[in-house]
Amino acid sequence: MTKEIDAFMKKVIARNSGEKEFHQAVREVVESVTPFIEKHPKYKNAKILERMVEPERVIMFRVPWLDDKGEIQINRGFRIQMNSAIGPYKGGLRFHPSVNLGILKFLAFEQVFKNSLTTLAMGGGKGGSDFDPKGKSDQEVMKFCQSFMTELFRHIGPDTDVPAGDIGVGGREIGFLYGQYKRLRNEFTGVLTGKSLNWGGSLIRPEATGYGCVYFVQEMLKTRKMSFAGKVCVVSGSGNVAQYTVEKLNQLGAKVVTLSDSDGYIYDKKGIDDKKLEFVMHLKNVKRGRIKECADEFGCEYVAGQRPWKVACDVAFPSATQNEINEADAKVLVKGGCIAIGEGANMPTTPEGVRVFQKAKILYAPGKAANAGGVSTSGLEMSQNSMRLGWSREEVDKKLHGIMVSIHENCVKYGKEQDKYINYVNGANIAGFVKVADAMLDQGLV
Ligand code: NDP
Ligand code: 2IT
Repeated sequence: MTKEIDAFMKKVIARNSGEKEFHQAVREVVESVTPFIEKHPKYKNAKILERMVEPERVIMFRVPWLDDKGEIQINRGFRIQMNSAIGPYKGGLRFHPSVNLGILKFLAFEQVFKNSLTTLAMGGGKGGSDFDPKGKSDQEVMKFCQSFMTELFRHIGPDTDVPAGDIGVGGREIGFLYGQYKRLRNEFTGVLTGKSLNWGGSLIRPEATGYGCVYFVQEMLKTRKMSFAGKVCVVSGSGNVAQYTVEKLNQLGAKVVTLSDSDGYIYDKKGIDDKKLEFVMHLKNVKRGRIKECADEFGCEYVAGQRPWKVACDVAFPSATQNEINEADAKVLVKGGCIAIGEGANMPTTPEGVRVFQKAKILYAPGKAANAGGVSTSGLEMSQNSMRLGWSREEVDKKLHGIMVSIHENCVKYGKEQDKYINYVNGANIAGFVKVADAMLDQGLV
């Protein structure tokens, strides 16, 4: 099988040169599904995988805007419309200086499989810009968002492509983007998700990725007759996903001892309880400050320039960014007694790190399964918008929980190995692949 995989990857690398994160995301899927495709020649003959690695459409555009000093700034905007076989393109927007075509293609590619797993009708897409919201005034962020949407609006719509948030894009940005879309189209529609409650948003959408990730790990723990009660958890990041991961873990009786940002991490032995979490939320979402400030407030340790993986834990939740756990980090985590990993972030573990986890036979949930609760609840927001109705908090949370349980079941179905070890990577990739592949077969040469 290695020969087929290498030959496939050689072509992907040649056609998409320099896009290393995209190569990484594709290789992982190709390694999982190639043995499956060999057993099911209908997919092979129709060249489904070859088609899936080619985006349906890539849009790149100039985003000019005026900063507070009156100086002209130019950023680059993107939208990758990867696959619409099972529904309109759906996926977040990332605003971060590191954003480039390869990173967004990896995210859009993973989104296709993730969205397929959710059981809802959503294709895959991703977009964003190399704009850095850090240190910008609200007015500058608004001007940037308005300029970004002035091009993007012609490519999206509630039945075409529905963007949402990701790194650097939260409630504030979605509001500015939505306002500009509405002015340009003169339409009040569900074209974005992650909207505020009083103009079309869904309850639980802010919480969904973190909550969903914890629900998924809860299912994994159940397979070994364990629960979260008393478990020590390490969380990276301190943004949307990290915050609600902590909230749910606290509700379930776990103890979270770390949070981080791109400057370093805090280690609080006593645990980041709800009161401390409230401080973190205000610091990050309103003051837009640095995690270091928590150290003084909580009287805990702060470690500059490092990630939290050296802290011994039962469960780790990487919830910041891609490739934040390498092989050495993975070894340290396993040695420290870690029994489960729930990836809140997208592709936070390098392929070498994943091999360490799987070799140690610990419970390892890849992002495309574990963090699918965010986009699932976006799907629920779209349903509510179409019906012009809003569900209660309990209703949405129940649906989210049900979706995470069903994603877990699907991973078990396709990922259980001969020795009963559940390979959640294979499970998620194959289960995600089948639904999209069958839809593509049904729809002819698309
Ligand atoms: P936020 O912007 O709210 O928070 C991002 C957090 O990660 C911040 O603490 C940020 O620190 C840190 N971070 C970002 N980039 C880096 C980096 N290069 N190195 C170290 N730390 C970094 O984003 P989200 O919480 O929404 O997203 C976090 C992850 O979860 C991403 O991988 C995203 O793709 C994924 N995800 C998000 C979903 C959602 O619904 N929001 C859904 C599914 C997955 P700093 O402030 O210093 O930049
Ligand atoms: O990576 C992701 O799944 C997201 N950033 C959420 C996408 C969405 O459309 O809610």
